[in-house]
Amino acid sequence: MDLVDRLLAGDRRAAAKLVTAMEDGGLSAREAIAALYPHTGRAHIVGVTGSPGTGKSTLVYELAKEFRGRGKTVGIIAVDPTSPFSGGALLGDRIRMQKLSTDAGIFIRSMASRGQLGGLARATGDAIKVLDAFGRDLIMVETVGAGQSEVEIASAAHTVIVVDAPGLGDDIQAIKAGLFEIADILVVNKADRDGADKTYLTLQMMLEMDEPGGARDWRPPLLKTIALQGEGATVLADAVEEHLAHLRESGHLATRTRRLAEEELRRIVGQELLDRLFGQVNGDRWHSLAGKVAERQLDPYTAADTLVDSFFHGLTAEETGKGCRS
Ligand SMILES: Nc1nc2c(ncn2[C@@H]2O[C@H](COP(=O)(O)OP(=O)(O)OP(=O)(O)O)[C@@H](O)[C@H]2O)c(=O)[nH]1
Ligand SMILES: [Mg+2]
Repeated sequence: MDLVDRLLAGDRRAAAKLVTAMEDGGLSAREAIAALYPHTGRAHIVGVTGSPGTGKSTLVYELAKEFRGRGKTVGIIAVDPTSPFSGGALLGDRIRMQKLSTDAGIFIRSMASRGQLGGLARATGDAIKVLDAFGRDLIMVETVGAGQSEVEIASAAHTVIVVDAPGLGDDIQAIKAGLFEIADILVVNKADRDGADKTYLTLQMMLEMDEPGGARDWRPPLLKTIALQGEGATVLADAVEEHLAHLRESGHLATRTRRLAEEELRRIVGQELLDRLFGQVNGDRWHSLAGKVAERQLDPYTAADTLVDSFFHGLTAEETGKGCRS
């Protein structure tokens, strides 16, 4: 039985192997995706993002427990964790996380970036597909909301939870730029800490300013949690389910799914074109063009045009007389 068949039959080791294959990429990953893709599209994908150390992992752990209690199977993907999954800081966290992973209804995996730009987004997207085909009802993806690519990963989800916390040494900027905008649910974690009320009020104000008329059909709920004590997990899980119900009832689920498909397709086409182009470009030609740009004989746009044109037409720009304008 091949890996995908074993995955579909519920074999955890096959799931783990396939996620590794997705990290590595390449042909076998593609073939696996082609085989398992018809079995995807059923999971509720939840992105959990926020600044480092806000308590995302702890919260994901509590949410996983809560959803298991509701009879759902759970997949967890921690993307490029700044600290080992479970926070790493406390031994207690680690032990709790280990307990969680002995439950067959929970599959946990962390993924690290492998250098190439965009590689992590691709690998994460494909790992989500593996867990979706594996039959997980809920897939949580934890990403550190630090840069643009992380925001992209989070927005590849149906529901995005943005986790904030007091005491991040950043009083003026309550939340990292770009994160507020993508939140379907806003969480102020570490509500036991000083300053939590202030963080809460700031976010509340931002929400009110965001939609004076209340025109948006989904108003992101703002919740307080103490993940370390499991407080607020029930309310948060309710909000996650309410958001999914809203997406279904409003028809937004279909549009979001369609948008995700388009974004993914665009990303893959872009990467594919780039790979093919560079696979075809002659090394000498590349160096000669780069040299001309460096020596100001050619501007970079014209140089790029000549490459891309020659890729599509199989002719060099010099031959067509283009790119020689100087
Ligand atoms: N006081 C308090 N501490 C918390 C709470 N939730 C998490 N922590 C602690 O905050 C630290 C960071 O928690 P994590 O869950 O690892 O945070 P994270 O956002 O996943 O961190 P990164 O993945 O490294 O970005 C740990 O020491 C947690 O025990 C909380 O509600 N209150
Ligand atoms: Mg974490």
